[in-house]
Amino acid sequence: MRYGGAPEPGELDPAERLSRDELAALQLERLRRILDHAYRNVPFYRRSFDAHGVHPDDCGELADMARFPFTTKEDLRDNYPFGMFAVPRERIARIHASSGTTGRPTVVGYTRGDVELWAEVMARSIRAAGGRPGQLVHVAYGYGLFTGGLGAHYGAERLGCAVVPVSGGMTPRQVRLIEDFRPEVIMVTPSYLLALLDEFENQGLDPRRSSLRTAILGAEPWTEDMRAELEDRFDLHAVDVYGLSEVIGPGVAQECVETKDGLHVWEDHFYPETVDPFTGQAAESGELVLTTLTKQAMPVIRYRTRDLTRLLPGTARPAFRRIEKITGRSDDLIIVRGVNVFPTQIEELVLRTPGLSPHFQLRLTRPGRLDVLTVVVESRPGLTDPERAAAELRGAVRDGVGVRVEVEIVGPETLERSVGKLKRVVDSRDN
Ligand code: DLL
Repeated sequence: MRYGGAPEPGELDPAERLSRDELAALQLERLRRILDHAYRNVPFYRRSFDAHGVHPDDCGELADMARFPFTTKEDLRDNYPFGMFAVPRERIARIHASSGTTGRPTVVGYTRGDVELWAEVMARSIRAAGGRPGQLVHVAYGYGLFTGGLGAHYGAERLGCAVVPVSGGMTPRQVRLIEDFRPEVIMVTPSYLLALLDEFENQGLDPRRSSLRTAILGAEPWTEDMRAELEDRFDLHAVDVYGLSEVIGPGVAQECVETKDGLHVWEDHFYPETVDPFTGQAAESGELVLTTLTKQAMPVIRYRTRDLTRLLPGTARPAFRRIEKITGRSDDLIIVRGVNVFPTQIEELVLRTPGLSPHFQLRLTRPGRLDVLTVVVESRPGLTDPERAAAELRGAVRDGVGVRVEVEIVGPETLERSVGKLKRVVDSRDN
């Protein structure tokens, strides 16, 4: 079977019908091949395997994978820009990069075949989300070095959809295009979909009457409460798509619309493990570690994603394991006076507080010796008793998360909207 076979547009990929045993056999064969490819063609992997005393021939079964060393973002940065490539520069057909918050960007490369593979897994994802050939797909993920826009674009085309490549920004125009072109599907970050929702209302339009039926949301963590908010106010299905540039981009794992119970990892191409983020030992829930099984230009072996989740058995696609909705990244963790807080925990509680909108920011300051976490949150229009809403949220965070926070309620439309990935936390502790 070539990369999962070549299904008719809109059909299930033959790989999606494999049994668990067939999938495991395919994974082992591909794993052995990719370890060999990485070892022979990337000096970094040769050095790292040698230093750990392992060789690709040592992989006789899938469990042997645990003997191979991890790869980290720092390894990718150290080999900037093209040192992780396993094929000559001339065979690279596409470059993407993620800016990251500090230091050098992480550069990733694709062969023609990798670009095809990416379109294939992304087409699978859009179909699992409910998209079908012939539909119109509004892509509001950013186009450019970020993998969101082009990843969604090629996948939608591969599925047989028509694409409106809008990219992010110019919110009023986005709403006009949705009203005029009437797309069934939108692909966008959840935070930007919220901004679009508000813009619909600003223009006096009822979002529930828009043409949108499916929203494929990812690139940042979002919660079940946010799903409920978006589905209800837009009257559509909101499903989760996961991916990262180091592994391929969006399309590594996808939630199926019929179950909405976590994201099936396309395991015939990306092998998932979860490890304890501190010890690196296998753990039921913890940091997601991914190995690419088929990518040629830049294979990654046991890549530490820093994303926290849990592996679960498959449901809608029985052979493929699921990851639970990502609660956050290990680097998003805020430690306030010794208590661990993830922004998604606050998101849940904000959305459960009557009168508060889902637009909020977390500000960390250190006025004296102690850190103070302030939740700055916009009220919904018509909130009459902000004091009470603030007290309610403070109490919910104290009881639910175990930490004292300040709550500052601001008027609707005062916080800056994000166009691409949301920046939830503003840390001014060093100022
Ligand atoms: O964000 C790829 C992508 C684009 C995924 C569009 C989905 C939709 P990067 O810029 O490399 O790639 O950032 C990857 O974003 O390690 C996670 O921390 C986070 N992330 C991506 N999808 C989700 C999700 C793209 N569904 C990093 N839930 C990842 C939570 C997500 N976090």
